[in-house]
Amino acid sequence: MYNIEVADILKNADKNNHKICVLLGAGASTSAGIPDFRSAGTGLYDNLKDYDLPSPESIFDINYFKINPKPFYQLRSKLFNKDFQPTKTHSFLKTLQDKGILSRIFTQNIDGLEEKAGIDPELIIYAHGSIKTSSCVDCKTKYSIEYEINKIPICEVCEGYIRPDIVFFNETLPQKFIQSVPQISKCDVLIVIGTSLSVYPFASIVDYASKDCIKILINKEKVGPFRFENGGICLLGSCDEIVNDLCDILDWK
Ligand code: CNA
Repeated sequence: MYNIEVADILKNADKNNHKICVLLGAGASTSAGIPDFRSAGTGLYDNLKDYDLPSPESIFDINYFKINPKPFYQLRSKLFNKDFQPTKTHSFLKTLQDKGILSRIFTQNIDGLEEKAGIDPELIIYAHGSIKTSSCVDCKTKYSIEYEINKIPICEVCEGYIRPDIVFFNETLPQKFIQSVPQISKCDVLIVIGTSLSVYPFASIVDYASKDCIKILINKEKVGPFRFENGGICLLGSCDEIVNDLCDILDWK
C-alpha cells in the first residue's frame, strides 16, 4: 500500500522537477556481499571474535589503529578482496539521477559503489570517506594507487602506517560533508536507505529536513525518527526488492 503512495511521490517529483536527497547506509551494499555493522548474525560486529579486540568498534578506532593496526588490515583484506558490483538500490539511485531529480546522496558507505553505478561524483557527499585513496597516518603523504592487500603497508617517506582515507571513530568528518548538510533543508523529498541511523553526527542530519519535506525510510527495520508516529513513511524489507517494486509500479526501466 505504501509502495503505491511512494511511487506517486516519485512520479510527482519527476513531473514537477522536485529535488530528492538520499541518506545511505551499509544496508544498500549488503546484497553486493559487503556485510553491514549491526545486522544480527551477518553484521561485522557479530563476527569479530577471532580478532581479540577490546570492543568490536576498536577495529575502526584511530587510537586503537595507531597501537595495533593488524586487525584492521586483516579485516580489510578479508572484506575488500573482491570486485564488488553495485546493487539494485544503487541502480535505482542512478535512475533518480537520470530523471534529474537527485539532488545529493549523503553516504556513510566507503565502498565506492555509488560511483561504480554511474552516479556523478559531484552528487555524492561522503560522510565517512572512501577506500579509493589512502594516506600515511603520520605524515599524511597521499597514496593514490590501491596498496597491496594482505600486508601492513608502510609509508615510503616516514615509515608510518598507510591507512585508507576513511573516517575512523574519533576522527573528524570531512569539511565537504559538514558544509553540505544544510542543503538537506532545501529538498522536497528525503529518502533514507539501509542505515540504522545510529552513528553520529550522520544520524542527526535527518533533522535538517524541513517540516514540509516528505520523509521516506527504505530499510529492514524502523530507525531514528521513523520509529515514532508521523516520523515519515516506512517501506520495510530488503531495499533491493522495494526499489524494484517501485520501479515496476512507475514503469522505470
Ligand atoms: P548499520 O549500523 O550496520 O545498519 C545497517 C542498517 O541497514 C540496519 O538497520 C539493517 O537492518 C539495514 N539493512 C541491512 N541490509 C539491508 C537490506 N538488504 N535492505 C534493507 N535494509 C538493510 O550500518 P550504517 O550504515 O547505519 O552504519 C554506519 C557505518 C557503517 C558507517 O560508518 C559505514 O562506514 C559503515 N559501513 C560501511 C559499509 C560499506 O561501505 N558498504 C559496510 C559496513 C559498514
